[in-house]
Amino acid sequence: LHLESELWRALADNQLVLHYQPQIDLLSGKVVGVEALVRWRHPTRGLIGPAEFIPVAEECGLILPLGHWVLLTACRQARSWIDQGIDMGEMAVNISAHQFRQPEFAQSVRAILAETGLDAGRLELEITESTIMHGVDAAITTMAELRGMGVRLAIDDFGTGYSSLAYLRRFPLDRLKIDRSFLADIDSDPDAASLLTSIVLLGRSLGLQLVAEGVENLAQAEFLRSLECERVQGFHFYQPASAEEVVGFGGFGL
Ligand code: G
Ligand code: G
Ligand code: MN
Ligand code: NA
Repeated sequence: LHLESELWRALADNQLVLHYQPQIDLLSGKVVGVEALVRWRHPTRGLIGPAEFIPVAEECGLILPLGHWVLLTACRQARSWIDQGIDMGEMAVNISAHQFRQPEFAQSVRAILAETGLDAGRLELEITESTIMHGVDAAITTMAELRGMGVRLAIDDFGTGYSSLAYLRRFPLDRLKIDRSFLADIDSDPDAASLLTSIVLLGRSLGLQLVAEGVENLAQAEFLRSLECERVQGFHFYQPASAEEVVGFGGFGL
């Protein structure tokens, strides 16, 4: 495959970049976290999004070195911001299933934290429901090891995958990221609004923190505020942007 061989070169030639999308606290208006999102600066095709190349990387095994690069780069950036007196809150990093299931995954996270000098509590790993529902006991072992180090764990795209609520209680978790599909119709469809409300209550009753993704308008932000789901992420606030651009947005406490 053409894309596959190009992607191996992209990693070696520094063509991959991370963009960061701020998460906002609705009460203070401050940036309380950022999600790292990988992009490929292709020499001729311009900026390519992860939806196009992450699946390719998953298939050819490149996801392991790529995932390692993403984690290392995101932790370095988080540490660099702290060194500059810039508080962006938690650095959230997407972890693919294959990466998470490596027996040495928790150890590699520990090594990256040691190498970058980032506090474990500043790192939040985003994993999907399917990642942890496939091999529950192994997943819990890995999650417990990470959490024992102080690393935070979030379920990404929550509500779209297959996770039994009984299991949800057993997983050592810090946060649910409410998938953006649950926000789409809340201003026009009362059932959609009820469903979102139920998810927020579910998360809260399990003692989990929440972030709502894909907030695209003021009405959605106001509804989330009324539910006391304060942490939000979406185009209404910020697009994913380069590290330099994100600093330029301001909104972070110094
Ligand atoms: O940024 P964008 O909306 O195009 O991202 C599309 C998908 O790619 C999202 O589901 C996101 O979780 C995933 N993604 C973005 N960056 C990374 C990454 O560094 N690693 C993995 N595994 N997935 C990522
Ligand atoms: O699956 P994951 O949550 O990691 O995907 C994050 C992706 O969602 C990012 O790549 C980002 O580009 C996209 N995204 C972020 N905010 C919004 C938004 O408000 N609306 C839509 N449609 N996509 C968003
Ligand atoms: Mn994510
Ligand atoms: Na998501």
